[in-house]
Amino acid sequence: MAEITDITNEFIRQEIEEYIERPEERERTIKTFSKSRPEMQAIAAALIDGDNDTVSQLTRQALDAGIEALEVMDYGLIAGMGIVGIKFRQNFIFVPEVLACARAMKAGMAYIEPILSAAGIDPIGTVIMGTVKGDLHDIGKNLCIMMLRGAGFVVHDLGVDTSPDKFIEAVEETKAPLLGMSALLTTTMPNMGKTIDAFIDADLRDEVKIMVGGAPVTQEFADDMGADGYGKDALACVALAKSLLGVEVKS
Ligand code: B12
Repeated sequence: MAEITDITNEFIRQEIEEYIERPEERERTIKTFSKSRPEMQAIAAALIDGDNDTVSQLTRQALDAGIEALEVMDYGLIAGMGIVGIKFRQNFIFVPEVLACARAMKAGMAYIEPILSAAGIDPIGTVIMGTVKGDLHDIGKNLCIMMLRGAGFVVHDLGVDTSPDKFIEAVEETKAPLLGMSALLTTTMPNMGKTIDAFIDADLRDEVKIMVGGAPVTQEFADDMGADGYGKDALACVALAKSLLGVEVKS
């Protein structure tokens, strides 16, 4: 089992000691950071600190040094945001601090995006993506979009707080065969189901496959509301998009 002493970055060790109380979250966090490079830990630490200049600089340096964009995303940016999420939930930090961390995450993503989106392959399908009505969380959705574009999809991003009408309009306008919805709040998750119902009411449900995701969403919830698929992260989102559109998945 990984030990906290396996983590080289002192700031990360202190954050775990001080703020992560639940044993399973502690174990998971220690496991992630114990196998990550010092450069990734430094990015995560700067993100937790809400220091967007440092995140920006370290992300660029890591990519220049040849570290894979996916590694920087998973072990630097997303791993750091994991600790932020736990501190926020436990009321150790509040919205202004989380906003600073989100800004830092975006500063890093600005370097990752062109790499993940620049696969230069022929478009394999069009996808509409948006965060549902009432929900302003867009980091996860944006990561999915980056990965989808990197895999060759054309993505229309409807942004956040997207009403069922806006989703319907976009599908009608673009004739996209696939729609992805993101929700991060238990209070906004039902708006995914409402959007699906709106497609049924508009007689358009058969025209479009619908996939859903976001931290509180589960396969069971997706099945209950009649979605065609659920993905737990950005990689799963791409695999799901391919399978829903019948694109051959190369192993
Ligand atoms: C950053 C953040 C914010 C930022 C958002 C900034 C931004 N531009 O997105 C700000 C500060 C604005 C914010 C505000 C609020 N937040 Co907030 N926030 C978070 C936090 C810390 C991180 C979310 C995140 O970005 N995660 C990182 C990304 C990479 O993960 P992800 O979003 O899950 O996405 C991945 C997968 O889910 C999947 N995925 C996502 N979408 C899709 C879509 C498809 C189709 C597929 C296939 C996959 C997929 O792939 C992604 C990449 O791997 C979470 C904590 C958490 N643990 O989630 C709380 C959290 C979501 N927030 C929470 C709350 C309560 C709020 C507020 C209500 C706080 C307040 N009192 O005002 C407001 C609500 C504002 C609103 N109306 O939306 C709660 C929700 C609790 C609940 N049960 O509903 C959480 C869980 C924190 C907590 N208390 O534990 N928040």
